Amino acid sequence: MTKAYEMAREAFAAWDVDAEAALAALSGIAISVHCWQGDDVRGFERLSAASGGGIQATGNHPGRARTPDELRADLDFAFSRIPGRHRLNLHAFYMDTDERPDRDQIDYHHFTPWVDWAKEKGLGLDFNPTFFAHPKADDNLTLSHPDAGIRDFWVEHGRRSRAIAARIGAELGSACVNNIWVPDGYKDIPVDRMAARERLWASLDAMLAERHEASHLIDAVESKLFGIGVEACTVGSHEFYLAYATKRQTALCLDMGHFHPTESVADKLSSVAFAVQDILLHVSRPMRWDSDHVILLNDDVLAMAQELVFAGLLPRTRIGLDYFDATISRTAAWVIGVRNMQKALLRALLLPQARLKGVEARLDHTSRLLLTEEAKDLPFAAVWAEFCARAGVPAGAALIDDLSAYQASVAGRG
Ligand code: RNT
Ligand code: ZN
Repeated sequence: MTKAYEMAREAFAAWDVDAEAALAALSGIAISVHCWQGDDVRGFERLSAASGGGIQATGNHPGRARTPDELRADLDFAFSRIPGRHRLNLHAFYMDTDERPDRDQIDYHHFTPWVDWAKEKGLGLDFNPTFFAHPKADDNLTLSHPDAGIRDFWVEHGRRSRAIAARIGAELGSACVNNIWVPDGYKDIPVDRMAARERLWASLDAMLAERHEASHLIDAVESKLFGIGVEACTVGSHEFYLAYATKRQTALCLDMGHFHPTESVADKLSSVAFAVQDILLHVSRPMRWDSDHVILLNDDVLAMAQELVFAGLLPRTRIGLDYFDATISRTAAWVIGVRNMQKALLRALLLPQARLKGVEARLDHTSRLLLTEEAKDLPFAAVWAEFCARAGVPAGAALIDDLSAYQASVAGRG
């Protein structure tokens, strides 16, 4: 234990905050790390280079993972620089097989190398059906497509994804979240939104009809405001999925990039918590649009973490990250983003919650403002450094050489 941490512990104790308890709580929070940061959302099907569906990784930094083995090597490195035990969030088109099955033919055995690796490393796994980057998604319509044949194709993909996710959850002894995001929408103003939403609703029902063990699988649905190419209408809007998740009791996924830029996504947690049991977050940083920049330790992320802690929502929220930057080291992007999420959670856990709630309940808004502002000077950094030291991972300037050396080792990839 360093002198700095001992002093920090005392400083927090003077605010009636137990730093040891905060460290213990933080070590119990797994972050679901998105595999798609490692290869610019390309996947391993060799179908097409572009992701489609209105999502796009921009940049041409050397070192993109081109194979499952390279992606796992990069993840091994990233996880070794992130304190704690976490999860990997896998998309269906990251299958690891020579068989080249189409999306409606995927099966658990196409993913066993990932499961074996997760077991070996003590990681959890989450899953996503992939409704983009495929010829049958070229119209930006999948589960809501007017053609029943195309809808059936995607329903089958979704069903199989759920079965794979459930099997993964069973194998790893930890419920696997299967998150459904579809790009469906219209570039220009549609005249029959209702029909499109009826088709999406019915497809989701067909996809979700099969029952799986709740301890193996958590179904989630993710809304969006708009995407490139679907500016006028997204079929799976926030209201649509809030209604769907409420009625069918799936988890609701809130992506921080999927709302109007001035909306607070943190503010939504304590409202949707009344409608759904489980919440999934895609923590992201939209810059002017859903640009998926690497998350910072900024006000939005701090507010999100504080809401999770203060509203008591951590036990029923899965925290996933969703961003992709191809202009910087892809492994560094993971390390920076996950650590920022953890730092935000640690700060929230170190706040004098009882005292703050007490003054607010007494309508003492002056003290609330004073306390929140003075608390910003507390020595959070020393507690974070202690967390890293106990986990045996570097912190601060020591990270720079370390991350650069890894980037140099992968820069020669073609
Ligand atoms: C797209 C959604 C979705 C994807 C991933 C790859 O806008 O945010 O979550 O980013 O499924
Ligand atoms: Zn997302």
